Amino acid sequence: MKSMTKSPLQIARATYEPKLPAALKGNVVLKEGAATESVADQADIKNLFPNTYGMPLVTFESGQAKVNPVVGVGVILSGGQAPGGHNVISGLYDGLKKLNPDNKLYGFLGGPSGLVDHQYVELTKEIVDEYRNTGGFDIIGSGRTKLEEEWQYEKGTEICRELGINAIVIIGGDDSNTNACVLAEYYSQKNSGIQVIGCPKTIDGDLKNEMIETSFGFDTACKVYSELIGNIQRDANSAKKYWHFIRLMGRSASHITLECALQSQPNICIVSEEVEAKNMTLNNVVDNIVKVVVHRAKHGLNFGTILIPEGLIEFIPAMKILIAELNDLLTHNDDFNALNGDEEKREYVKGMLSPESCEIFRSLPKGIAKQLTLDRDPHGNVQVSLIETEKLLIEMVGKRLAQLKAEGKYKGKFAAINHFFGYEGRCAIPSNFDADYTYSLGYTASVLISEGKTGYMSSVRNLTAPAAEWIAGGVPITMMMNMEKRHGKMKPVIQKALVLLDGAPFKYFAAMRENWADEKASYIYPGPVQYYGPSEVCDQPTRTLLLEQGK
Ligand code: FBP
Repeated sequence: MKSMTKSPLQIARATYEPKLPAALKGNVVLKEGAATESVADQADIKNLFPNTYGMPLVTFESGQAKVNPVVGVGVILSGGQAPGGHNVISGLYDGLKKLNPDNKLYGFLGGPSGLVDHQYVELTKEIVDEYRNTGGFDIIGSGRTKLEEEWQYEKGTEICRELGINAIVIIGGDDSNTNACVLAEYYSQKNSGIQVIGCPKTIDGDLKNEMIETSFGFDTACKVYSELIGNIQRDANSAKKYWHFIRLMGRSASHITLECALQSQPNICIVSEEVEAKNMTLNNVVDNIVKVVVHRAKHGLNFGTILIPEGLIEFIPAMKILIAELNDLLTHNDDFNALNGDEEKREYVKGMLSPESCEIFRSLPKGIAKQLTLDRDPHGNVQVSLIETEKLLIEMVGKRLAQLKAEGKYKGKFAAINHFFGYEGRCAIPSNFDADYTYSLGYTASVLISEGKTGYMSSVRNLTAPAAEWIAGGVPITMMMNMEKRHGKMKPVIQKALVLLDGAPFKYFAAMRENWADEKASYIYPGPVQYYGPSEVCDQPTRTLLLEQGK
């Protein structure tokens, strides 16, 4: 047998032609809409972004051909991987070449630091073709460096001048697009002639609003996790011996967990936003799980599935206060960093916390307490992907069940297995939805550049309709901003979109969850992402998007 360098699916996907909105297929004309305001803190945001605040929404429609001057563009992949990043780049490349075949596209390597350190590659047809419709960010790599200092912006100007770059496209989540917005304002203020355009990326699904219906990557990642959850449920239903505690990525919001629940119908799904709204403690969360375990055990069912959002710990009100105190305490704290050994660090932290937070810190298993004090990411966030909440819950549920057994109130058997799904889905081959959506976002970015826009995020809407009917355009990034505390200081940042408890996806879940929890259950086994076949099998958007749009 001949040795293989690519799978048959990889070879087939290389020739897939992503669908574009009809308006982008020919020549394009820009339509300006209403002026915009930031979602909150208008006076502060206007003050901080005098050059890019209040710009109008824009959409693209079919128009007359025109002559487009040659431009150079630099692209940056920022933050965590999300399926479809390579197609944003191929859409951007194709759009630029269509506008003017002499246009050039450069990729900055390893995330925003590539711009500052002048690490780049020119993206040629050969390179771009190699990565079309593939998962991953390996075409140029990614990183989480925060662009916030003037010297970094100036290093950016230097390399843009050297390479003849007129525009930078930043493909990232809320933090990275906050970077994009700050950079756009700086370059406008300096009249440097460098435009900055953002693209909404994150599997977490929390970069969305009226104009950005979803971030790319959410669709594919949730489909991959849902397949795995479905497979586990079929195993649980066959072996009938384990409770599976499954933690799912999503640093803050519970969109991924909720979407996976809608796709697979587990026995229990925790939604962090509900835990916070109901002011629940960790013990309340545990009691809710125990209730279902005991109920199913009464019917002889000592197995089941529980979905846990990665961000849960930060949404338990008392834990949130503890984490906020730790963030303030540990940011740039040389005394803490100089300490050797876990015990010394633990004692130091205990001595500095408020009495209430200290009490909670002490009550946590040592391993979890330590995880809360580990390094923050460059944006000041606790790295929740390192906190093993699923193991904490297994331990606490196990203890509670043992007590109930001793009291004669529980006669079942409790054996649990923990899982964490995150990296399994972040670089999957993009679903048709993500392949088409990302290509359209990249293509739209090229048109925003040719129209001279800066401080805009590429926007493609009407996503539950066929791709031909999608609406392409741009949204001023300042429109999405508000003021939040980061590293102990108030900063302008893009507001995260959390799960809305009065939104259609959560309401549907809340209406169904009792049926999913009881002895009858109703697991769904979604199966793997399909790239070819009937449209209802391979082109469906997420359940979240369908419910949000009343479909
Ligand atoms: P982005 O918001 O940058 O897209 O990253 C999302 C995410 O995948 C989270 O779900 C997760 O908590 C985090 O990245 C993990 O970070 P890392 O990539 O550093 O492991």
